[in-house]
Amino acid sequence: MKLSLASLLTAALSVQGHAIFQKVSINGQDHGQLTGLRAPNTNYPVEDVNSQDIICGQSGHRSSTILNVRAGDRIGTFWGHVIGGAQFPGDPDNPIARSHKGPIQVYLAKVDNAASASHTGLRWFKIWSEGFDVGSKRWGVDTMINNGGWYYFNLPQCIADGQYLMRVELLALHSAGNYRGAQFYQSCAQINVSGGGSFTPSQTVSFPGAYSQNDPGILVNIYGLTGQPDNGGKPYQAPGPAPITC
Ligand SMILES: *[C@@H]1O[C@H](CO)[C@@H](O)[C@H](O)[C@H]1NC(C)=O
Ligand SMILES: [Cu+2]
Repeated sequence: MKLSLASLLTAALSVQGHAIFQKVSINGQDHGQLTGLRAPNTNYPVEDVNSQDIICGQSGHRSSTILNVRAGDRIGTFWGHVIGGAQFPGDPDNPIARSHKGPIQVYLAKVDNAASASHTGLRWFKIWSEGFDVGSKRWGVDTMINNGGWYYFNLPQCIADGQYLMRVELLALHSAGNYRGAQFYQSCAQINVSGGGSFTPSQTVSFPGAYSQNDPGILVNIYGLTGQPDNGGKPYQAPGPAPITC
């Protein structure tokens, strides 16, 4: 059988419905492509939770900008199939393939200088987690797709002023029933918080270290008896600690 180059390319692309977190907005103001971000150059996921790439993705773009934010601000994170969004007009896998169900979670780690600090060896705490809503059968990723690639959360009012790396993680679970089948997509934003409170985390986690390949939220079959990605109608436990409360 002779396949055209176009059909081969289509086949290759259709199995790679991946994504990259690539833009930040602050209270609705879009700060532009890769501004203030440490982001991978590839949309390929990280599958080894013990890899250094679990921190901010495979090393790629690194911005020299630090984004000024205020505690309580509404932060938007923009996801796309490739840098820029769609890979081609009408790309059905932009912002990510619909098969990619799972949680979106946000962590912060205090640093002295968000542009120059190493992202290894930091102490992280979670500020946001959207996993699976049993009633509506919606995953965090669905919220992002339904918003055309934008995913929103608020910075807690109580976090202390200063500079942080903000690690935003999308976990795709469509193949997570297999060992190392879960797909992690993350970039880190470099932020400078003002107007905050006095929160200091009593417990923190490390990356790598926070996750185990066998965590119930990582090695998990999300397809119920009906074959739907509804976690069998059961609650889903996202990996890592609970988000802080102010
Ligand atoms: C961080 O924010 C404070 C308060 O607005 C400001 O004084 C400081 O210059 C900022 N630092 C950076 C690196 O932007
Ligand atoms: Cu993928």
